[in-house]
Amino acid sequence: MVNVMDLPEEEFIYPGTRACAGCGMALIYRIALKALGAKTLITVPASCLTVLHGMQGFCSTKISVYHTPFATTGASASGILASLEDKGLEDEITVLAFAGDGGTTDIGIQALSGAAERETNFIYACYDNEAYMNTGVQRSGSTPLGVKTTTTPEGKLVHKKNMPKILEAHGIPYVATGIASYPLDLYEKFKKARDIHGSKYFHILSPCPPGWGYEPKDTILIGRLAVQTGFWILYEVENGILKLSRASSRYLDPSKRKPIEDYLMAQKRFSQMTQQEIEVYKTYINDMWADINRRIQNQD
Ligand SMILES: Cc1ncc(C[n+]2csc(CCOP(=O)(O)OP(=O)(O)O)c2C)c(N)n1
Ligand code: SF4
Ligand SMILES: [Mg+2]
Repeated sequence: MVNVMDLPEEEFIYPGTRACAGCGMALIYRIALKALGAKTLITVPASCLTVLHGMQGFCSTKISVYHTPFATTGASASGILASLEDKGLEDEITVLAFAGDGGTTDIGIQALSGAAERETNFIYACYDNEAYMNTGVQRSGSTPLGVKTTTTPEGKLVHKKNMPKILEAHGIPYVATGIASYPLDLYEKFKKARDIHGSKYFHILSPCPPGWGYEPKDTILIGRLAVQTGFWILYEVENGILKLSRASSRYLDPSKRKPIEDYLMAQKRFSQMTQQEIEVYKTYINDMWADINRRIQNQD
């Protein structure tokens, strides 16, 4: 088990990026790069992460980043890998694709699916702030039910896509969920993924103060509530075997979960939800956990 003293002191992001104060994505990125180290090449589509990197001619990371067109993240990772193989460097350098939820669940899904089907040896991390934030908060396939965005002013009518399950269906060796509020869990999972050969997929919830409507100081708190209410489940699936992560394992017992209202009411994006919709959430969360529980029982 990793503790905070085990994290490398070296930073791979220079101080003073253009991300907002309290950005969950910036924290996730910082921890992922610490886990993977300097011998990493990154490919990133249009997103808040390209804003973090800075304007043309500058880059806020010490690691090389390729900015790829929106729909092409998975394909660009396969291309980078092919070039490394050509140079005999494929075992020395980790290829990391880092994309937002819009760039993953909607626009980049076919390129990602193709890369996974080709068994590209790379890590794909989706930081999920649950909307197209960079262009002013439009709904994505990953926006949850009831969320108010500029394209769902009355609240979104359907639940978010379950991307980890979609990637699992590709038969890849490693799929994991994470969240900005549990950085040590993230660090451990990225380190593990680096040493597994094949396509590895991370889906990481990324609290976003302006898009979700809370104070920047509360990013860790909001993310913890997502886990403590059972809304966000931390787990990993290694070669088809699902294991709950430490922070989530106690919430298999529904009586340990905090009321979902604690999470929803702390954010302006859920502010117009009706009692009826909140009840829908309770069923949704129970169903997700029942599915996880069934899987754990059946694999023993
Ligand atoms: C082909 C194409 N369509 C639209 C855009 C405009 N665009 C840039 S970033 C962005 C939002 C990306 O959303 P997401 O992937 O969720 O990342 P986030 O901004 O939330 O970090 C959009 C729509 C673009 N750059 N290219
Ligand atoms: S809008 Fe959200 S995801 Fe984008 S930089 Fe700001 S806090 Fe981060
Ligand atoms: Mg997004």
